[in-house]
Amino acid sequence: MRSDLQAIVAALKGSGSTAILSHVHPEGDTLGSALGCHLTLKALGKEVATFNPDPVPKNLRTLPGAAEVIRADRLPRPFDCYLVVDATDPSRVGGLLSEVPAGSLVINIDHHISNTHFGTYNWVDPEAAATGEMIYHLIEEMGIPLSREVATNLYVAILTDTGSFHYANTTARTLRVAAALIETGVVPQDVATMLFDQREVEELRFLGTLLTRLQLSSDGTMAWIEVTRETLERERVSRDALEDLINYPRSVGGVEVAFLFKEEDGAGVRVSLRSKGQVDVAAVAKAFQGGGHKNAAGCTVVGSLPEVRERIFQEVRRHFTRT
Ligand SMILES: [Mn+2]
Repeated sequence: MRSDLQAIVAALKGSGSTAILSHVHPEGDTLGSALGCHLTLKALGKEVATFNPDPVPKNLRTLPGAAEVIRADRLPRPFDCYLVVDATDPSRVGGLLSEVPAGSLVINIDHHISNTHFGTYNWVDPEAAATGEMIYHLIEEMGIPLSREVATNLYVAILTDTGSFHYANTTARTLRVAAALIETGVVPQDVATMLFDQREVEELRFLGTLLTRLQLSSDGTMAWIEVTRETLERERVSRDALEDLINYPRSVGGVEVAFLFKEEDGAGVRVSLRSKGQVDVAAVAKAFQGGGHKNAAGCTVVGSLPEVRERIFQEVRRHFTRT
């Protein structure tokens, strides 16, 4: 693991041009990590371009460097090096890696335990709260001083993936990294305002409607919200509005596993899972070809919403009995 980190440092320093790839439906960790690397390589005088198949969410458009993220389904040309951040496998970056020439230098930096080690060099640390926490160590290893702009991106990455230092992945190391980032001039209040306090009233009213549909299992250990295609079409709210919806069922006292079921445009249902207790939701998601972390995971399952819900609950119950 350590030697891969050193090889990564050498590869990044030795490459003339680098393409940074972040995962579909980008959030704070993948974009913060990508932009932290982007600004660092740029400061070194390297040619660098950051890509994502989807648009940057509204609340992340003021991240330093965010305006430079290129939305693309395919890479426009070859690069010396491809740096993939926060992606468990190549499919997570859409088609961005699909036309990369065989034998290309691919660097894979991620903290998902389910990472498939698809790179030439792989640095996968499931103990890291966020990929952004790893990027902090990468930049340290490169011997480059952190600018406030880079630090802001990494702080956003960590704040996102720890649920504002809420989740079980928050460690002393995470907080030490956060403190070092703040020491460069990052203002926690400003970042929190940028990330969480820019909502539109319509979004919150819609949230109110959805919360009236929150359901609880008879034993009180599971809570969930279902969002149908019809609701999404009728309300015409952006995906951003649903981003932290799962935190509401998760926040119910006594609940150990929370779910968000969302009907997709195709035949599938997108399932997000959160665990507050011992249930390993990454293992549940994996049974449906999904992935994630022990406490936060997701998968897409083909079937009607009630069918999918029952299949997921059955799988979760197996994991309850094991713990
Ligand atoms: Mn992450």
